[in-house]
Amino acid sequence: MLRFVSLSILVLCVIVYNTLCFELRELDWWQSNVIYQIYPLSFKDSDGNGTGDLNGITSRLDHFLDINVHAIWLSPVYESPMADFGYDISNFTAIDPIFGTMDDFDEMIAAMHDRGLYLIMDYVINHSSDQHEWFIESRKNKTNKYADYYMWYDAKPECVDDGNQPEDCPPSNWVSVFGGSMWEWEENRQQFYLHQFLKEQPDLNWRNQEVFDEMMAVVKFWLEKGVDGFRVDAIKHLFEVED
Ligand SMILES: *[C@@H]1O[C@H](CO)[C@@H](O)[C@H](O)[C@H]1NC(C)=O
Ligand SMILES: *[C@@H]1O[C@H](CO)[C@@H](O)[C@H](O)[C@H]1NC(C)=O
Ligand SMILES: *[C@@H]1O[C@H](CO)[C@@H](O)[C@H](O)[C@H]1NC(C)=O
Ligand SMILES: CC(=O)N[C@H]1CO[C@H](CO)[C@@H](O)[C@@H]1O
Ligand SMILES: [Ca+2]
Ligand SMILES: [Ca+2]
Repeated sequence: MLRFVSLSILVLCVIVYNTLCFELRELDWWQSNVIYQIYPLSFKDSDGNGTGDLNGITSRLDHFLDINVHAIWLSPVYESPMADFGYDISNFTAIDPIFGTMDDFDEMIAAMHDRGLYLIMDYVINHSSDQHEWFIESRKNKTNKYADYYMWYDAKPECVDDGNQPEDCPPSNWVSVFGGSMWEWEENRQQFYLHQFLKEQPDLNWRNQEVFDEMMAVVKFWLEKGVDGFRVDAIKHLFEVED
């Protein structure tokens, strides 16, 4: 009997809570829509030359409405030497010619918004390409404007003291996500740089305020173009322990 009473009270509470106390929360578009990831190289080739492009995406937007998708996450279309499928970016605010032009991009986003589709861009900020202007300068010497934009470290002193060549003495035994050492020797600086992924993807130094500001300017650039949001790539790799 006691058990029945307490059970009844519990049921009553649940009913009362649901009908009287539960407020329907307004969900944001990114919480309530199915998000479709477009991998642009293989999605749709508009000029028949074998690689997908922005005009290809624009030409097939109605497909998303047909399958009730209202938000799109676009994998990188930024300028890139393509050592890692576009995740090695040499200019964060330029479209790679393989995908088309900035005009094509503007047309694509306008066509998306006409249909009520939201656009989420990939924001790849742990590293740049080694072909990015910042890194090309950074690796030259320790005094240029971009000298501190990347993770530069000296060879391990104990190891050098033991009579080894500095290039054989990386600062730590860390291993890259893609295999091999996380450190790459740079002859010009006589230092190592850190790369969590390929050696063509040097890690940016996020503790440098200038890097932070530059990357915020990148966000602003795309927001001003009308982009609705970002998917942040590899966020757990952003910061390494300071020592
Ligand atoms: C990126 O590309 C834009 C457009 O071509 C150019 O104005 C800008 O200087 C480039 N930025 C870098 C860092 O190379
Ligand atoms: C397709 O065309 C683009 C733009 O002209 C070009 O960058 C790309 O290399 C071409 N792809 C192939 C496979 O020829
Ligand atoms: C370092 O590199 C920059 C950029 O190439 C150059 O302007 C500067 O003179 C160099 N500094 C030294 C000390 O070599
Ligand atoms: C899960 C994830 O974000 N993976 C990406 C991490 O960054 C590397 C290098 O840019 C990419 O190749 C991965 O796809
Ligand atoms: Ca094409
Ligand atoms: Ca990092």
